[in-house]
Amino acid sequence: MKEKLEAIRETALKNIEAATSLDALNDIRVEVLGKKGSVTSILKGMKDLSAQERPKVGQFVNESREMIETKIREKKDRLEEALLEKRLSQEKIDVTLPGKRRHLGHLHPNTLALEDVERIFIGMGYEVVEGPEIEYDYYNFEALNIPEGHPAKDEQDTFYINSDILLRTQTSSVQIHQMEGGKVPVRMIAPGRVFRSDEVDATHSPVFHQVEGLVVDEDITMSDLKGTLNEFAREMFGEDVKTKFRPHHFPFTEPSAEMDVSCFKCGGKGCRFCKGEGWIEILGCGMVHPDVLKRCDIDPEKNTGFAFGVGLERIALLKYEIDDMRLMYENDVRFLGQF
Ligand code: 2NM
Repeated sequence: MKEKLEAIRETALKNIEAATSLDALNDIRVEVLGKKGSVTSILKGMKDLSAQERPKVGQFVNESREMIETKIREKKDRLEEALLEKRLSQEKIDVTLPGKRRHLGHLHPNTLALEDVERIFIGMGYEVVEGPEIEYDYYNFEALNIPEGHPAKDEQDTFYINSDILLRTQTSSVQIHQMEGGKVPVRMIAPGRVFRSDEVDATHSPVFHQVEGLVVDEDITMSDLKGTLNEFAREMFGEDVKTKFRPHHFPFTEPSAEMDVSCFKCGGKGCRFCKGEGWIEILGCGMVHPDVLKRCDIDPEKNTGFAFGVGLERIALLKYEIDDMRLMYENDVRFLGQF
């Protein structure tokens, strides 16, 4: 048995040395040490040996086995090394070739403007609240003091789904949901998509975005409104901008105003950007109408509030000096890549 094993071992060692590929080496390993290999079958035959012989033969088998395994490992290392060297000598990298340019995406100017608005108001403790784009007439008009027959309800301006359901024309509807049931205090902004049946031109789109703000608490006054929107204007357009509040009318606020900021291009002297005015209209605002509060079960004797609405596209057009709103929706990467 010992001679037989010696013969197997010598052949194996010779074959290993002569192997020229990893596959050939593996075949030898299977042939000799595998489940049905020659060394393995000798191990199996050991049960027929006498108790005296068994340990000696066993030791010899194990030694041979280890010797073969070591030899295979060494040969494997050498073969792999040779293979790597061959690959390295064949593959050449031309380090002088120009690199591949990776195109990164950009945030849309609307998104950038919204992030600014949200950052500013979150910083003042406001909550960002979203609501449905499809609304009941009640939340979009009725609750906001816009009665049947009001010109704002005109079918030419509003996309109706049926006589009772429509695409919201403003995000104030979200604020009605929030106030409903007398939930005060409120300090929120409602950003989102709104819909109006407008013709497309450089400053109009039937789908655009608004951010409406609302604060309701005890002792909220017009000075709170002015202080808050002043701060917003300065953070949005620069430390030096001044604000001006012009009387206006909205059905849902009383009193109502529009806020202008001094032109942040010319500082108010008048230029092409502000069309010689020195001022740029930014938003509408006012003190929430007592009837709007009442409809939400808020007692106007106990609580007052202010609200405002800005067009996001308008802010983005101004801030990034874009002269045509249509560019915002065409998704031309030559345009989008600039922001
Ligand atoms: C504006 C202008 C003025 C406004 C009012 C309300 C609510 F729900 F509290 F009544 N939300 N937003 C408001 C006020 C919106 O947009 C030009």
